[in-house]
Amino acid sequence: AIPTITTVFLADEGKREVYQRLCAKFFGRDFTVTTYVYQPPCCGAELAIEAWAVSGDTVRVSRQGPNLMTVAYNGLRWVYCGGVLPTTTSTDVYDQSLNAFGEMAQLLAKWGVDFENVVRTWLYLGDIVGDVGPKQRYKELNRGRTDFFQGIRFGQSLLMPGVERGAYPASTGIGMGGKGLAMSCMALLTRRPDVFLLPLENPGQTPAYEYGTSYSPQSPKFSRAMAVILGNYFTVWVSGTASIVDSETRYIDDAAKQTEQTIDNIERLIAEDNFLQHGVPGTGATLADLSKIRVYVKRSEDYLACRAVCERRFGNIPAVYAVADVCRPDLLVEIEGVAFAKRHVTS
Ligand code: 3EB
Repeated sequence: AIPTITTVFLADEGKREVYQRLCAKFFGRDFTVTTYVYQPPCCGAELAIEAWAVSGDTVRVSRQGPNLMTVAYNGLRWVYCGGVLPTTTSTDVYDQSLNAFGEMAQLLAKWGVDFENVVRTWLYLGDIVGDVGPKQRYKELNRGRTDFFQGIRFGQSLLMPGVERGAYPASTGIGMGGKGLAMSCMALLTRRPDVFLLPLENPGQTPAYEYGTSYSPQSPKFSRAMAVILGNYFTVWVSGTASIVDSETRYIDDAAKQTEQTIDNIERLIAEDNFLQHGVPGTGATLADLSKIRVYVKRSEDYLACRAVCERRFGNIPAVYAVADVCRPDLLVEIEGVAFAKRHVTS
């Protein structure tokens, strides 16, 4: 298998260079696109590595510099852009956010990829719940994203016919140590006629892009999940998901119950019933179809309780547990993942 993408979760931001050298040595000259995130692994380790790899005779992997990587097979081209930091000297989160999105767009554009092809984003913000009122850092991130996304028509020709609103990428918005901002994203290009994008919302949750202004004056522009229908198969990028019903946090101060609610939300989001409600029959995933997850835990003392629930519900799938602030002060857990499954109708 060829290693492609790594995300390194670090307990100590000061040691980034040390791990950078270690990773370069381990992965060799075909070094993966790496995003360093300052989120201590829950188990107490100095670092955790989430590593993706791909194999297959027809797969072509190419790397275009330290931040961009392309994986092509079966008429699909996945383009991953990672470890992107703002280049502006401004410490303003709005400026940094616009700038980092712009950096990703420029990197993609250099290789002929338009930002409208992005299906998944990851946004890591230091001190995400810091500051108060309309200038809260997460709200400023949302303002930057809203302005940057203005006029971008996500999905374009790949969108499932009938999708009319909110074709935003799936996303994770999460805290990390320090005061910085880091981003990554995944785009998909194909001319295959049997490939469609289906942005999914959760019937039990208000779409994030329709949250009331009390949460953020400019709403978070992301979809709960982005499904990619690939002929008789499909993959679902599940956004960071939390214990939110409608638009309210459920189970304040109870990490185990928040974890259950979060997993209930994911289960319902990817279920066949929900695909059907979105107009696509014969397509649905279960928790067992998730091939890897990340569990962000706000308070390290909740780790074991949270992990027990995850292991009972997800079974033994690859998982990274890291300590990170979730964007609302009362949210204790956020979980993201990616599922892959076979459809049971042919169309
Ligand atoms: C929520 O449901 C929880 O701002 O991109 C989850 C996933 C959350 C992504 C984002 C925020 C984001 O609102 C927070």
